[in-house]
Amino acid sequence: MEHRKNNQKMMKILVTGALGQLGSELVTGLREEYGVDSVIPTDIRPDEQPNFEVLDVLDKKAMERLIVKHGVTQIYHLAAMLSARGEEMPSKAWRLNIDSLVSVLELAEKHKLDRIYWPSSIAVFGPTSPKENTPQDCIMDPNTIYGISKLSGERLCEYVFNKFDVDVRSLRYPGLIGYKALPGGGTTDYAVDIYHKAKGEGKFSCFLTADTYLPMMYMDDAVRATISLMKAPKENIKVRTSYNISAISFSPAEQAASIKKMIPEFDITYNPDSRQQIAESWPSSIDDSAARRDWGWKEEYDLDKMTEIMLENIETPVSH
Ligand code: AKB
Repeated sequence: MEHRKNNQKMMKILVTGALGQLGSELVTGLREEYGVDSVIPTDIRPDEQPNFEVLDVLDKKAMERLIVKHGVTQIYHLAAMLSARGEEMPSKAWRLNIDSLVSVLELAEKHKLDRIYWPSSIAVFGPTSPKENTPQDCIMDPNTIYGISKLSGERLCEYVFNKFDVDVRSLRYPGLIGYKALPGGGTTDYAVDIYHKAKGEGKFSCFLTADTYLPMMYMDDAVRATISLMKAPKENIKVRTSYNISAISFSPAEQAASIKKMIPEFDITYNPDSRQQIAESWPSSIDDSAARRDWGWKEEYDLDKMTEIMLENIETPVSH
């Protein structure tokens, strides 16, 4: 017990991509859980927050220097290029998503780090994967560079766990929705943008069709899921690629209907672009029974509850 207490005291968590949509909220969650001094947020852009370090995740030597400097015991490696932007620059997306993961895993082995967290995505599924209630294990044929990098990364994580006992854990996130930071470069970004436009302008032009169902999750659920997975005893983690995880699935039309309950005059139009094809290759709902069974996952937010929180907390742009 005393030993565990001491170990916990020494926990140092390095977070990459800490200024991103997920990173900024996960850093807050980790600080609440383990204390401000246990968390070392890093990003390629500078920031003023405590313990912050600038880090380009493609610079392995710089990453190693930070591990040594701070006595890092865990890494949450969030820096990545998402699906839509990845299609604009596939080589860069592959390098960023895969080379940085390889560095993190090699350094984890070399410095005997306790645990690594690495996010995967519903993008690992593809056009011939089952669409409804997509199982943990099934045909996976992603056709975006982002999805291909995430599927390869999953295999790599399982490999280093089996071969080198690197305790790396992962979740296949659906679209994540929160009001504190904007997403960037994803196919599910519309589901955040819609709230900002509803509140700011009362109307929204959606880049997906009205009936495109996608799995989504409110940010507080995503942060709680991530921290619970990382706190679970090692022997409970049976899936060493990445866990399916789900909360809510809805279409843009259903989300608009939920917004109209609070803003009756809200108006949505549909102008699908290239992201429609990406969305159509992904599941519309996810079977996450393995996560529920192995480490007790359960979501707390449904669509209407999320809509209320989003619309209450998004700040309307100041008019000039
Ligand atoms: C994206 O849309 O690319 C991401 C994801 C589902 O991984 N939000």
